[in-house]
Amino acid sequence: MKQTNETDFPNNFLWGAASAAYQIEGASQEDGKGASIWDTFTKIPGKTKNHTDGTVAVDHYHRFSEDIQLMAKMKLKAYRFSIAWSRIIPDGDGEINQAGLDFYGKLIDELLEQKIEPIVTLYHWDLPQALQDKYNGWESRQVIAAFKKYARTVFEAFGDRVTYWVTFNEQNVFTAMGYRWASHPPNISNIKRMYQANHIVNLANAEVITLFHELVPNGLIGPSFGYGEVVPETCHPKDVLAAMDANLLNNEWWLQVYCRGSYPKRIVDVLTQLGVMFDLTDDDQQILENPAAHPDYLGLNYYHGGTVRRPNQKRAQIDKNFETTDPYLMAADNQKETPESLLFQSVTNPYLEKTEWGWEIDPVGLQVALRRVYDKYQLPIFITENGLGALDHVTETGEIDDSYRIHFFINHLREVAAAIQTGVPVIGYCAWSFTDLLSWLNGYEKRYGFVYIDRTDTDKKNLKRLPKKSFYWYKKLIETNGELLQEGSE
Ligand code: BGP
Repeated sequence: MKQTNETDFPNNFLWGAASAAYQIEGASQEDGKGASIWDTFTKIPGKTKNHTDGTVAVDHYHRFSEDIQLMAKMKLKAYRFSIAWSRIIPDGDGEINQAGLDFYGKLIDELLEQKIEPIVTLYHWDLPQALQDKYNGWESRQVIAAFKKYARTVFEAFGDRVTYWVTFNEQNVFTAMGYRWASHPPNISNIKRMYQANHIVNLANAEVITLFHELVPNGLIGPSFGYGEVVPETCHPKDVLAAMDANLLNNEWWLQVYCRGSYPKRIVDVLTQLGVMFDLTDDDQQILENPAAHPDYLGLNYYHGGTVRRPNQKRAQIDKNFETTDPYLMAADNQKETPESLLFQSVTNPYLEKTEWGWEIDPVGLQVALRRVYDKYQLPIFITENGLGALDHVTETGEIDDSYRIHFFINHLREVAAAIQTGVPVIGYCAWSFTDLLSWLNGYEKRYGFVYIDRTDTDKKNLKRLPKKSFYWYKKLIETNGELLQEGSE
């Protein structure tokens, strides 16, 4: 078997890092920006840790040049960020705010000056609040036209300089958390409304990709999907079937629509049985099936997968040790008569360690994800997020030894190399994240960055930037195009 070495990664491999507007920018009411649903949601008591929000975040809006200087120092090849829709069109579908366009224009130009490829996400969860108020957000088809107007504005402004675009970040996460579990805005817990909103997002995704292909013929666009392969707990044939169904429900439900324009029949049947199927018209089907509406590549965000067993056994009786702090799993566990309860039960994987926040750590699962998704859809894959949330500590001399994060990246990137060896075309890898930033529900102490930000949940301090040990390691990794991943190079 070939050793991992520099030849595993193509010469133009995009070694990157990622962020999202609400989690880093701050300046939440500056230069004409309108409120987003996250500005509103974080004001509801008890929704986020220590009442944290993105009002100041890590002040990237004012310090973006300093951040780009650090990226350049690291020799970063790509930087993924999102545009806040409500900076461009403050009320969602009305006047365009030139100051908002200017901000992203400067950001993009400074990145390009440093030879850093900008990867632009159109929607990383921060819908303009005005669209929620006027139309009921993603539950209304009127938002599709608004999204197209916003997308057209930024395609026309930056399509000449930006090659890689992402439509929606983790549609599976924001629709479930926002409309089913009420743990993200718009704070709804109604599974039927979730599936309805999700369908409208699918239409918006398809229409905007079609528009992009007209306006930016030389660019590449795709959604970033939060993928986690689901595996059976045992080789019992019914556990195998349960895992197959879980993959249909959790993964193919989105990927098949993106890439082929159809919904998996098995899940349509389950939703119909439960009375939560949404309206799907012939016109909708045409929009989704149009080849111009399909992505050029797939963005894949990877944190962890899942493990399941066959349904109809009381989990408490057979898995007394089942424990999780993941709100998604906890909520799924408490539901009766849901797609999950009909198809499978989630269990803990005994082979995997967990992060301090209870997320399973499964590097091999990343290879599985890459190979599975490529096998099925035959599209190039861009790993648009992968990273470790941890509590980092600064020594008295100002150093941050995050060797555990380096270890996490090495283990995951070795699996990326292995997937490339099997023939998966991987365009690049964006670590989550470049600087520390706001964790949506977990505040500022769950850190992901290569660069430490001196602030806590309750004290904004000086927001000073301090490169961690992983910063210097990633720099060397980039300089050697991955050679550092060889056994013994740690
Ligand atoms: C992904 C999101 C990111 C980021 C990451 C880490 O689902 O796309 O925006 O937040 O998860 O999650 P968390 O902040 O909850 O630790």
